[in-house]
Amino acid sequence: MGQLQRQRVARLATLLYVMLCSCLTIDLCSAQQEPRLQIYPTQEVQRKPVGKSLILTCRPNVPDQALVTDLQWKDNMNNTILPKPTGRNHPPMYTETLPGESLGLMITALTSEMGGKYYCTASYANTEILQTSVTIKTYVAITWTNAPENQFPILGSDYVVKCEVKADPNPTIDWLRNGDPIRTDAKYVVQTHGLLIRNVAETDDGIYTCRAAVIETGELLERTIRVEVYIAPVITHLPAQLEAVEGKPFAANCTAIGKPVPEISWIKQSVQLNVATADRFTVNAQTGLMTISSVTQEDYDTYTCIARNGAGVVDQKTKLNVLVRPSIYELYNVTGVSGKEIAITCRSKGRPAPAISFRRWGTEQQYTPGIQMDDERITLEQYFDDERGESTGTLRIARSQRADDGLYQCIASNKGDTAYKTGHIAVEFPPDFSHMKELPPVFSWEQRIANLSCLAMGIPNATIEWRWNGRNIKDMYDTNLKIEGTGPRSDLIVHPVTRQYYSAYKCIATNIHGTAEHDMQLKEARVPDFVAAAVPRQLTATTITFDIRGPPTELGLPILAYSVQYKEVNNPDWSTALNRSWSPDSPYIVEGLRPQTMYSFRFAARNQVGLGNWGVNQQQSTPRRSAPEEPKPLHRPEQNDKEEPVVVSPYSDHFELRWGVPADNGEPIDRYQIKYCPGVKMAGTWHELEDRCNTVEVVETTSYQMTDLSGNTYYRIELKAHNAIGYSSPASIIMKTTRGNDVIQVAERQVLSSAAIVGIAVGGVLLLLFIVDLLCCITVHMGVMAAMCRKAKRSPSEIDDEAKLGSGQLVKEPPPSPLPLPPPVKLGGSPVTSPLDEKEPLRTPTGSLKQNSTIEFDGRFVHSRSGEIIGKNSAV
Ligand SMILES: *[C@@H]1O[C@H](CO)[C@@H](O)[C@H](O)[C@H]1NC(C)=O
Ligand SMILES: *[C@@H]1O[C@H](CO)[C@@H](O)[C@H](O)[C@H]1NC(C)=O
Ligand SMILES: *[C@@H]1O[C@H](CO)[C@@H](O)[C@H](O)[C@H]1NC(C)=O
Ligand SMILES: *[C@@H]1O[C@H](CO)[C@@H](O)[C@H](O)[C@H]1NC(C)=O
Ligand SMILES: *[C@@H]1O[C@H](CO)[C@@H](O)[C@H](O)[C@H]1NC(C)=O
Ligand SMILES: CC(=O)N[C@H]1CO[C@H](CO)[C@@H](O)[C@@H]1O
Repeated sequence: MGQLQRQRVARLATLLYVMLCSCLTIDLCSAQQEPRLQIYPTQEVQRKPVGKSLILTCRPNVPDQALVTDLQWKDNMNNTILPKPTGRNHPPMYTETLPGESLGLMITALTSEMGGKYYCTASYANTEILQTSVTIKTYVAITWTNAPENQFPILGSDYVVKCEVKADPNPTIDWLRNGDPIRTDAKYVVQTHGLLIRNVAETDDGIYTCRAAVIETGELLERTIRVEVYIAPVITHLPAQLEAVEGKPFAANCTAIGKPVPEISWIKQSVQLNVATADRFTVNAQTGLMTISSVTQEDYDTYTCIARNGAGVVDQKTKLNVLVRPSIYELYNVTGVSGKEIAITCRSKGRPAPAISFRRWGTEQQYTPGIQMDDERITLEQYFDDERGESTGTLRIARSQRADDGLYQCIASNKGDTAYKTGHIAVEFPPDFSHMKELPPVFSWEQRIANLSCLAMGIPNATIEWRWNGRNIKDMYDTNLKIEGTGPRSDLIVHPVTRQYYSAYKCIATNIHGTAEHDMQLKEARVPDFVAAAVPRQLTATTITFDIRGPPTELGLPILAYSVQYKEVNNPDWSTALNRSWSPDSPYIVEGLRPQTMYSFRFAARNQVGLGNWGVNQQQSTPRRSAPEEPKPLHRPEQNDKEEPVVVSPYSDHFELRWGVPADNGEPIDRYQIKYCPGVKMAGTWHELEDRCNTVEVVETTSYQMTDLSGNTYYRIELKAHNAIGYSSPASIIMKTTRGNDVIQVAERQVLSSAAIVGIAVGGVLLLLFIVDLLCCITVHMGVMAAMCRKAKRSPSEIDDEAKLGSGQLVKEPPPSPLPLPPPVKLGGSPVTSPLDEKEPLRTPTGSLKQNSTIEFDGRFVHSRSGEIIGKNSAV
């Protein structure tokens, strides 16, 4: 019982006491009749509301108060009501002795069960029982048992505005909206527990009044209820697919409308977790924006967006794809056996599940899914698990070969990136000797230790055993046969103390996949046979070049060198002979010979074992001393228009001429002469601009830099070597400069046209002069022609002499032909301008050479006596 209630009871008691005292004074006057008990308030039936507190006072109305005993209250069940026990607890009902010998019945909170008849009893003077009663009738006041003051019907539904009322006796209920009474109609139905609104619309918002009245008690109570129509949430925007990148921040909207504004939450489906509580995630419940500070692979999931308000809950799902860069987490090296299938598997993670391919290490081309076009043994299988973001690629090689052994690169790629990893396919195979098939036999001589080395290919490594004449060498305990190594290489060291060791040995290799045999020969080696032939090919006064044909050789025992010994014929002693060795295939040139001398030569070949016997004894004389050989320009012609190769200078204004030193033919070369003239070639004939020729001489060099040349111009270059005897024949090349910025207009057409104009002009003048002269000759016997007529009567030799003087050169050629000029010189041809020495022997007819040689030389060709050409001078 509350403190308040107790205070109220106390106040009430005091009030009653005061009233009682005032009554007492009145009653005392009329109290001298019957003793009786009086209950206050005095009404026989007392109506009291449930829940209120109450006091009834029972006062003996007797002549002598002292005779009253045993004053009690009895409840509606005739049980005596006890006084208030000591302590703080108030029972629902108790008695309390009040001043004036009265007994109060205290009811702290009236309940409907407490209704009924209560007796107050006492005995008077021990003889008389006094008794009186009072009836308590309870009633229930109007109370709102379920009538919330704010109610929220949902748009479109039927809704009962609740107004549940309790009262006893029963109340009547009616409704008002915004002050106007509501009648039951199509829209509203007044029900026991509330007002039914059919098909709630937003206009149904408003203030409703629920009014309860109890006719019996006259009680009237009103309740105002605020009705606000709610709208169920609708998700207006949520993409069905979202894409995030691993490691990056991410945001997604889920927008919803409704009244009141819906509250949004996001649920990660696989773990049924509201992400607002998760790390890295934030959710704005009002806007629906979900953000992830840094996306991880685990965020890949289906998410449910839930929009919730007072009117309901809706949800919608979306899938969040996390783009994960691929990573390869498994690629084991594999080992297979040749001929069988081998498969290498690569496993990768990533989102979307990466595509997996392979390629051979070091190549660009990747294998395509399925069977390869160019190698149908190879198949690439791919398997994707997009849900788990995993994929597997398997490269299958059917009927594997040794060549398949190697490194293979797995390539996993998706939208985000590409990952690589390299693994090894090892192909095992039985021992194999095919690489040793072409090897020569092993040679030994003079009991030299021989090493028969046997290497077996094979994976795993093969072990090797040796057999000789069908017996296992290991079991023979022959001290001349020693085995070093058991595989994959094994060397059989043979000490061939007797002939029988020169024989075949068998090397046998074995591994888990098989066995192979290889025969190896140990042969006895000898020095080479006689040289088959040695023929002089080119002669100069001081050198002879030979062609040598070697003796037959055995595989594995090549000729290492050729040697020649030579001496002058009249020296009978070979021990003082000179010697020279050449490695095979070099130019076999003997130098430093004396001119016009007869020599004896003999030849021998050398191999590993030693020098063979001397053979091919041969005599050969050198020609007499002469002008040097033609020097050889060291330029490669680039253009070759029919007969004349043209060397192209990389520059427009200069050119470096280089040449090789020719044989000096017995006298040292002291200088070179270079002549170069610009010119043009017209109708296949070379025309030189004589006045622009340059002639220079150089010493102690084999190159010359020509400068101040014109661009895009042809030059003919003549090069001659000189010694004490004279000039060599000229080497001639045509050189063309490139078109430069400084091109001097020597272009063919202009040269031609200007030359033609000059020619025509000169020709015209000459013709005029000739006609005038002819007229003069005929009429007055004067003029040049007349003089010539007179001169013609002299001897022809005088004309020859004049011609000779006019040429200004010593020419041992036949008298010049009446033609104006000899045709231009061809490259390598004999030069017209070459000053021919008196001593020049090479131009004289063969028979006139007073020499003992069996072979003659005309400067370009060596002729045998019968005139057959043996060799050609390479200087051509
Ligand atoms: C979410 O919605 C807001 C407001 O419409 C917009 O500004 C924002 O760009 C949206 N974010 C994403 C990730 O779509
Ligand atoms: C695979 O083989 C390669 C090359 O032979 C080697 O470098 C690598 O360590 C091997 N990997 C494994 C997992 O054995
Ligand atoms: C035998 O030959 C092999 C290969 O040519 C070589 O490696 C090895 O050292 C040789 N053995 C001897 C004893 O000379
Ligand atoms: C196989 O032989 C080679 C060459 O002798 C050697 O380097 C390699 O270690 C051997 N391999 C094994 C597995 O014995
Ligand atoms: C020539 O060879 C012999 C032996 O064959 C040698 O004694 C001599 O010194 C050699 N002469 C020259 C010039 O090399
Ligand atoms: C219900 C009940 O038993 N009432 C009795 C209580 O006692 C009085 C007399 O003491 C009787 O008159 C009632 O009938």
